[in-house]
Amino acid sequence: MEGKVALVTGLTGQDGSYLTELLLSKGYDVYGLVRRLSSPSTTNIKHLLSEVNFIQGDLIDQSSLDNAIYSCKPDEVYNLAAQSFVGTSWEQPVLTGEVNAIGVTRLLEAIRKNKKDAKFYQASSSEMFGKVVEMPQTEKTPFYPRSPYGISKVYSYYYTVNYRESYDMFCSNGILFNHESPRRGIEFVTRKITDSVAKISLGLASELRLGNLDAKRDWGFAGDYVKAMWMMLQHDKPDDFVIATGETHSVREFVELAFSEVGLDYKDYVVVDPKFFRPAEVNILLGDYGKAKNLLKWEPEVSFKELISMMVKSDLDKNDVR
Ligand code: NAP
Ligand code: F7E
Repeated sequence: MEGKVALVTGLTGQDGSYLTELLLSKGYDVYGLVRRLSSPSTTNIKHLLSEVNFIQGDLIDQSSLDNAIYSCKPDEVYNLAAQSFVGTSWEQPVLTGEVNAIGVTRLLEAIRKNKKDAKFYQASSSEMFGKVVEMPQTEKTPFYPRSPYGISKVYSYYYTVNYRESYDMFCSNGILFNHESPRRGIEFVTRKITDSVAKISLGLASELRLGNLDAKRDWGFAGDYVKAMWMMLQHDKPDDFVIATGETHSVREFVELAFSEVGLDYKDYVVVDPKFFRPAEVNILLGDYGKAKNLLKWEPEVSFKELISMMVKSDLDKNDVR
């Protein structure tokens, strides 16, 4: 692996931080595209700051993407940057499209013009399946997105396929189902739950307000899923892969197990609040990762229960200021 150059967009996010750790451990020279913020968001990558080369840029700005590709001449580009919160995509549908959809076109154009042989990974999502038309979902399942976020990801999925077919570029889609970790953003349901469980257990909060407890997701561990991203770009040809655990659980099950980690009953603390229901819900997702298992030899390692336990423990540590 010595000497390879990778450009990671979305490096400050959950997946970006785990992927960067993986690439550094494999000897890559890692460049991170980061956007200018009034207060830099370095919580997830503070342990990596001295090991990464930062390039300022934004998926909304074509010139910064051209410059990023031209200046670091990457062997591999991992596009993880996105407006990634489904709920916000109804509040900011135009921004969501600009970043998640057109942003990918901009990045692909920057690669095509400046480093056409770079391998490209696109962070596609199980949200593309939305109102699912079959169970479980595979690479062949038709899409039926249910949010501006899901729609933006369908657009970028097909752009990635199209650059592969039009220009013979190495472009792969990872169709990743929900994956979580202690570094998950606080507004996503899993981290919202584990953070509240920790606060309630430490006497710092008294209730947890949630939306639809019956929604079901196929939840895995982000650390396992970034390995699949890397494996896709080491495969002998570009392709599209579902990455999932093959298990589905409801939000209610997640809540129940998280509270039981600290010996509490969720029914005493959880309040259902209509504010957190979505205009159109994705009721159930369940992925079949058989193709990744066969061709990439990838399999998830962390179980649902282990994931919850890991997140609750981490939030207990973060919230315990004694
Ligand atoms: P995340 O934690 O929300 O990270 C998103 C990253 O995108 C952050 O680094 C953010 O930077 C960056 N970003 C946002 N807007 C940008 C812009 N206009 N230009 C440049 N960078 C921008 O998301 P994640 O959970 O790691 O997910 C990574 C990718 O996988 C995303 O594309 C997401 O949509 C997709 N995905 C996630 C899951 C999942 O379950 N986690 C499943 C399927 C697909 P700041 O720090 O500056 O905000
Ligand atoms: O919601 C329900 C909510 O926001 C999961 C992103 O990484 O995965 C993620 O999208 C479920 C939904 O994730 C609350 O209605 C109930 O059914 O954690 P979430 P998501 O929408 O599945 C996909 C694969 C991505 O690609 C996305 O980038 O939980 N739910 N009560 C709630 N959700 C939230 N956020 N907050 C609640 O209070």
